[in-house]
Amino acid sequence: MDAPVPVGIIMGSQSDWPTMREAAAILDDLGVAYETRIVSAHRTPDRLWDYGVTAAERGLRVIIAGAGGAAHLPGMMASKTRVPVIGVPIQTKALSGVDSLYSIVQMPKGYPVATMAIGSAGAANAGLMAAAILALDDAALASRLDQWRADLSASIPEAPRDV
Ligand code: RP5
Repeated sequence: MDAPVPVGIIMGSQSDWPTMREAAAILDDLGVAYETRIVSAHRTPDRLWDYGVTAAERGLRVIIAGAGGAAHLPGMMASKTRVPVIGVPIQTKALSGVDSLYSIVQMPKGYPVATMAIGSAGAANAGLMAAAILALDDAALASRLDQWRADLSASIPEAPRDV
C-alpha cells in the first residue's frame, strides 16, 4: 500500500490557488508529498466536514488552510480535526487581507490555528512550517530543510548594490 500523503493543502476557492501554490512549491522543493483540495467553509460545508472527520484516519499530519475575507475555513477545520492546522490569510482586494488575518488568527481557546503572514509569504512559510513539523521525526527531511535554510542564508549579499 502507498504511504499516506502527510500534508493537505486546502483553500476556499480556485482564486486562492495563485497564493497557495507557494506552499506547494516549497513542499515540492523539499520532497514532501501533499494533496490539494478546494474546500469552502461557506460554499461547501459538507466537504469541509468530511475532510475534517477523515483527516487523521487518512494519515494527514498537517493541514495548510488558506482563505480570504470572512475566512472561516482554517478555524472550522481546526474544530473538526486534531491534525495541526496552519492558516494562511489570503490578500483580499477590499481590505488587503487584514479581514482574512483577523478571521483566522483570533481563535477561541481550545481550537488553535497556527496563523501565517498575509499572502504569498505566508503561504510559503506555511509550507516551511509543515516541513519543519514533519522533520521532527524524519531525519532525511530535516537535512533537506537545513540545506534549504542554509542556501537561503547564503543567497543574501553582505552589502547592497545598485541594480
Ligand atoms: C473565500 O472567499 C475564498 O477563500 C476566497 O479567498 C474568497 C473569494 O472567493 P471567490 O469569490 O474568488 O471564489 O471563501
